[in-house]
Amino acid sequence: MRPESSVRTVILLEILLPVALLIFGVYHGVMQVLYRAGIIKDMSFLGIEYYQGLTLHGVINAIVFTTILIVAFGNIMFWYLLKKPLRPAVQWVAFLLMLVGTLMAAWAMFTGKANVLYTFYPPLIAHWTFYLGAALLIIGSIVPLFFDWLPNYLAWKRENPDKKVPIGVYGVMVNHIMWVIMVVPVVIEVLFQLLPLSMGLVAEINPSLARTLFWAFGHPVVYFWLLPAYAMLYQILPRLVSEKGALFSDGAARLAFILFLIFSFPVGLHHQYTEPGITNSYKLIHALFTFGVAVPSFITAFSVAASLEYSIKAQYPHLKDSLFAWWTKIPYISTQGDKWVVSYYMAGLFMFLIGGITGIINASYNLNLVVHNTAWVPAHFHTTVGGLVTLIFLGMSLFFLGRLTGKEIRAKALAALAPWLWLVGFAIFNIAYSIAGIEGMPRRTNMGPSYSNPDSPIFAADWMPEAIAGAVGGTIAGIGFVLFLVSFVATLLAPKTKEETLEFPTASTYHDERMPALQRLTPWVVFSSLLFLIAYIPPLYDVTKRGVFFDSPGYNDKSPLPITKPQSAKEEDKKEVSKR
Ligand code: HAS
Repeated sequence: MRPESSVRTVILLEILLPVALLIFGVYHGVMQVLYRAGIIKDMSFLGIEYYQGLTLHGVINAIVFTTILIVAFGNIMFWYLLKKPLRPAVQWVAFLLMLVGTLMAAWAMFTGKANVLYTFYPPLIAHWTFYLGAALLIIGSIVPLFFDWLPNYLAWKRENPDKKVPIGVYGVMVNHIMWVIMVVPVVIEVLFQLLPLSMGLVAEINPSLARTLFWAFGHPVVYFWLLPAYAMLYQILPRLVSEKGALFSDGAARLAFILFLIFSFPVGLHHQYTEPGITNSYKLIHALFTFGVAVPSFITAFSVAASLEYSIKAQYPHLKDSLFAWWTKIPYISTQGDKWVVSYYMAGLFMFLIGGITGIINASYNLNLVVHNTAWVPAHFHTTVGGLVTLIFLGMSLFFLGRLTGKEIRAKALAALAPWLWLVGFAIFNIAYSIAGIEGMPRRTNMGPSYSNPDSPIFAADWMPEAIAGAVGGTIAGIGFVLFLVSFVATLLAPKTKEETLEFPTASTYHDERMPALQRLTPWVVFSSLLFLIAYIPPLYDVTKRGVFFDSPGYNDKSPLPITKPQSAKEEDKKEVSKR
């Protein structure tokens, strides 16, 4: 089956653009570890200021790279699995909106007008083009859902009333519906708080309200990144590892997606445990739901392991009774056919085991007080979004680049090695930054001129071994990315050898449970939206009443220490003096 050429071009651009941007994203990641280890001791490097680079790193990697590729993978899943054409006009509109949005935000970031990091907490304020750019990126990414995927999904259901949509389509559909729900709070924050402040229409806004609205979006968004990776784990991986590859349980996979739909929303306050404006009871409720949202990942861990075991044993019957010997038959690193891409899945899964454990530690209310805002947190998310998600996205970008252009994958050995270097690099980074985090090393801090500088009065010699190990790990991961890039560019420039296609290996199903309750999405969408409202209305009310604070210590981006005392503290000091 051959995709329509205009649609093929859009999908190809949706792969090329984020991978090209990721070069800047990864570069600024490597700069981060160099600053933090004191190898760069300045406020800026090559004309890019520290927080400008950190903003580029976070926004490109976590927001732009993920969002555009999620649309590309969604298009591919819908096109190939439902065998229904996509509408070129819809696809072009979506892509152009995402492109214009990305360019606007990129202009603001590259010119230093948006050094606000990917969480854009006020009082940090960016040029209005940054917010509008982000909004256009989001709108563009939603267009295919309403005008292509949903109509095709409904048409397919009408034509196949007794069949279930393939698991890949089911996952993509649930994920994009979640996306539409989760962007509501951040759109409110941008439209009613940040844009008016940035344009000078209002003089002040409530920062606690802004942060609460941000995190109502900011945690669900991590599952928006994760679910496409899960959809590919279920739909594609088993067939990649074995000719007889099958998903162990279709019902368990669908249940996992529905549990994400329910539990992804009422959890955002676990990013705000330390904030004074919100009552503890709601923080506790969000903590409990956070343990709930780990359950579908546990289900996935068991489903994927069972699928791997079943698929390998189906191909090697002599291993049928083995407990662990079948592990040796997984093509962890292979250049045979499409098997090179298995490296990305397996390295990602191993990293996510650590990401999951550290996530549960983060969620644990009082343990969070030890790790919050420390180097522990970047250690956690470089094994989740920077681990499983990035690796599967990179692997599948290269995989589909070959398919879409009709070219053989070049430098396959480098492509297969790249994720393992990424894993080794981030294992070192993760161990170092986790230990440093427990010792109190802060995140989001230019340690180059301060804590990692022996000439500084606040030099922290105790953190240096971990900071240097972090730099070694980050650099190794960066080299892994370069290997991937060599293969990607060589493939792009290679001559065409076969017909362009969008076909990919799809796993059959071993246990195909019916589970009718999971076939209709509408009741689950309604239920999850209500739960979102119930979990958020009281805390939002709280922050409008109690979250307003009028004085905070002075802020200076040249030092990690507060430069002035808040007004209230100064008044306390005066009282002390007058008492004496
Ligand atoms: Fe997180 C902070 C809690 C998952 C991303 N997280 C972050 C931040 C990011 C992020 C970016 O509760 C920083 C935000 C910022 O800038 O401030 N996170 C969790 C929990 C989970 C979790 C409970 N996070 C993710 C995922 C992310 C992500 C997924 C991106 C994609 N996270 C937190 C908390 C914070 C936080 C607090 C705030 C910290 C603070 O104080 O600031 C869970 O969903 C994790 C569940 C995962 C599992 C693992 C399942 C394992 C699998 C692999 C199986 C392996 C196999 C291989 C099968 C239970 C699926 C077998 C091999 C064979 C050979 C057989």
